Amino acid sequence: MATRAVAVVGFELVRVLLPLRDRWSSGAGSFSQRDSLLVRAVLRTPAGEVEGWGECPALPEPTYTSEYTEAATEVSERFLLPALLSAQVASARDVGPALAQIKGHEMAKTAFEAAVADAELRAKGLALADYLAGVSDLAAPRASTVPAGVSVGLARSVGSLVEEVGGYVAQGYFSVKLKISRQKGLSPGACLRAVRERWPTLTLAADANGAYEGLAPAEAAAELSALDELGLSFVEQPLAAADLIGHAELARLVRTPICLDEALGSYGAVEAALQLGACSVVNLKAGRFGGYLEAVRVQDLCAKRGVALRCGGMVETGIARAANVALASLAGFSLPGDLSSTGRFFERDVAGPLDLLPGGTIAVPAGPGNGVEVDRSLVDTLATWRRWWPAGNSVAEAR
Ligand code: OSB
Ligand code: MG
Repeated sequence: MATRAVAVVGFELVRVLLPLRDRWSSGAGSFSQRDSLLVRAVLRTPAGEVEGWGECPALPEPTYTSEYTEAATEVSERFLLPALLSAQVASARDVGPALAQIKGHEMAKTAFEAAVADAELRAKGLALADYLAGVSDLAAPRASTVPAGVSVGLARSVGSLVEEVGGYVAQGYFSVKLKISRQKGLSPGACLRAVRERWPTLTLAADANGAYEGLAPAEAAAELSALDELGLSFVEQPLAAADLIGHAELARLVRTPICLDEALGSYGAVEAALQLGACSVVNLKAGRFGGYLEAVRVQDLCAKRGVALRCGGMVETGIARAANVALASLAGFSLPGDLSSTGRFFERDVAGPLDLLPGGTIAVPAGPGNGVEVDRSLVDTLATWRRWWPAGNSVAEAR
């Protein structure tokens, strides 16, 4: 057998359960512990064995998209790992092609691509942000810091919402996205107006997670145009995920820019949305597109079409958040994303640090790979399940 310069030694799947500081509630699910699937890739290189980490951003329940942690674990074991091991994947750019015959499950695929990229780039001494910038078509250089932003879950009262936002403003955040709902008694208008009145210059946006689904575009527009005067950067995903035509009609009826999130699950869907005029802002999450390399292509497309672009988040650990910050450093990103400091969701994170700098920014990790260090002993403490998959052996065994 020919020996390759770089070969995969194996992959470890690790499920971790991280307690959240506060329960996270939105129209896309509610949970007080983050059940996350991590992937550890081990590569053999001329410089020795290196490992890299990736994270599957799927939520514990299929309340945002159809993916969820347990299903991601299952598809990884039954289909993704055998495909990756039989293709002898040892480079991030080989992961997507090796998994192309398995449909969907983009968030699970993203974890493997990110883990292989992290290991590969650590071996090469290359920062993920520089690697992604090299993959992008854009000539403009990447940023060394990115504007931070905080996504605030559904509040119990207008008073508690203003208090929570005040805490983030005091920490230095200047960009806030409020989750809105039409169900919980608190009207979107009352929440957004209270925050806008208290902080007239805050960069403010709303994320509906499909709360206006079921309304005709004209009916949704009648409610949403009441927000036009608030100077919001955008309202994210007001209608159903698949309803591109409805969003296009709505976009013509309201002044607030429409941003799409759940609606955009492939490069082709982004092209269709832009062609239809369904959005003027794109919320990009690598996990919806099967990996960071595909996300770079979407970024290139948005930049070429002059569409405002932001990087989304999914209450991930520092492993995915660091990769998101690297992605958001590319020149196509024009708006603050869901990029908050390591301490925002968790008392103790499994990887970091990503700190909020004066001016409300986060430094793009400059070290090799994703540039953050994984706290192995914390992973061990928080692990609820783990399995090692060695290369050259189709049967999983403990290591
Ligand atoms: O709709 O953008 C969303 C979290 C989980 C799932 C979906 C979404 C979100 C957020 C949180 O808005 C953003 C963050 O992680 O900071
Ligand atoms: Mg969203």
